[in-house]
Amino acid sequence: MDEITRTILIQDLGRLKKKFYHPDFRDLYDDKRNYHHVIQILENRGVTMESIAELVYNRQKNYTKDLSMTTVTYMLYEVLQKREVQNTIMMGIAIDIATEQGAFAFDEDLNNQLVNDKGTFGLDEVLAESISHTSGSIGLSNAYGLDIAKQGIIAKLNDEQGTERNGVKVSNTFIDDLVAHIAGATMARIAHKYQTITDMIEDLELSEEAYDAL
Ligand SMILES: [Ca+2]
Repeated sequence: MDEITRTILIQDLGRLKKKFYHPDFRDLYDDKRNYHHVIQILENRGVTMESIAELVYNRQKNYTKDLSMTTVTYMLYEVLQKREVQNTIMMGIAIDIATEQGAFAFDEDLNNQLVNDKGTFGLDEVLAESISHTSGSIGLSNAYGLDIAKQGIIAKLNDEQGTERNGVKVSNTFIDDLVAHIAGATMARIAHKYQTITDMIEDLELSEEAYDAL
């Protein structure tokens, strides 16, 4: 590797590292209305950013050395920047709310599947898949791992299904899959970015001290 290429790669690595650990990630995207909107509608349904970050952290910490909740949260906010992710979240949550309001009662068979989150329905999973597709196939397998494990916020959403909240029967048919795929996509981004950094260090044959000094 010639000296100019090496210098450019070191600069890239420094930039990537600064972005990766930026402490004020929440302020970076203030002008993106949809981004704040989807965070709000998730929180209105009892899904906080912290609850998704915890889900990611608890699984990904086994694979990524020195993973912190800050890094996880930063990656989660990156996933939520994507327009197709935002649209999928809005659509899925709208169907859950419409189900609760009885909008599908005109079709008993369809309504029955929506109200009970029937495993054979499948469209909740298909819709949510478009979220993990934004992060490649690792995102997809992570999401299905989370869906099967049913831990943390996903377990809570499952337990709430069919219970009464403010006089209506809760429908979390779509949101449980949305959460699994948002978390899956976040895990994939962490895996990819850590790999990028590790690969660059290896390519440049940088020592750990040289990397820390960037
Ligand atoms: Ca579901």
